[in-house]
Amino acid sequence: MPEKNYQYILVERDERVGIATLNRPKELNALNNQLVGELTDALQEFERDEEIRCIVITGAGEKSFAAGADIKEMSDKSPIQMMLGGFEAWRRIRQIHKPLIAAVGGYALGGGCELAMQCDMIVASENARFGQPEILLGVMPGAGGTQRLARTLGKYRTMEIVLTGAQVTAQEMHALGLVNRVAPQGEHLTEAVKLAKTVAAQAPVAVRLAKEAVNAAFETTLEEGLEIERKNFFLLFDTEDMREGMRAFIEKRKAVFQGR
Ligand code: CO8
Repeated sequence: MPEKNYQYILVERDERVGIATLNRPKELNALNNQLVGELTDALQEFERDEEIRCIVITGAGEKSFAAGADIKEMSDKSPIQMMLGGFEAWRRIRQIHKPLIAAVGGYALGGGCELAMQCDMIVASENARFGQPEILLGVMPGAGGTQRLARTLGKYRTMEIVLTGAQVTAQEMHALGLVNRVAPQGEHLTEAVKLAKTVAAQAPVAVRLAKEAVNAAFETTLEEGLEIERKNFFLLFDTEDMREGMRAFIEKRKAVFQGR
């Protein structure tokens, strides 16, 4: 099926992996409203597509994943225009059930860092730089930066990043637990697709419920989270893939999962 024509993103597929590329390299893939709308649309298409089991988001060019929201577009907006602008899209991205992997080369700043952190895993090139430089513009993060950094890095490192606008290297973010893997420069997409293919080979319903359970850890008490985990675990005993997975183990062969 031919992919839709978008102005600011490219969409392709590699086996069962959907790849969405932010494609405004001259503007360092700055996130204008149209780009965010197109990205959300593409992610929802992948979500509906039964062939696709894992999604990678990356940026065109080696210099930038995304250098943040488009400052030129944003500079004269009112609070209500901001509210009605791209922000609804972020909620829709959060509702994607399939795993999202960010492949970050170069800058992931402001909304770019927040977009990477919306994903479930982050693979970074060794030239990647993460940061929340909004404070340098007289504002602050507005799409999850303060919350997601604090939940991963803790209070003190987050305060420094958010209050100074300083950039942080891929290596440091790896040490701090925000980045899953650091790839040699230019190989972040290859590495991310490799990781995505490993996820795509698993039983899709188990992947969906496992993602839901991990995310619940950030929303609930331990007792409630354990309950969600236990119920999702029990639910999987009603899937054909669970029978297949266990039968394949016993028969010493590779499981073939159907997503049922
Ligand atoms: N918005 C608009 N244009 C940008 C942006 C941006 N965020 N970043 C870079 N560009 C443009 C530049 O204006 C320049 O265009 P032109 O050639 O027409 O002048 C082109 O991209 C190349 O950039 P530079 O010449 O500046 O490249 P350098 O290598 O000198 O510097 C930097 C690279 C350090 C990344 C620099 O471009 C920079 O500081 N960019 C701004 C980073 C920033 O402040 N980001 C945060 C923005 S605010 C934000 O993200 C709030 C998020 C709210 C939620 C998101 C909702 C979608």
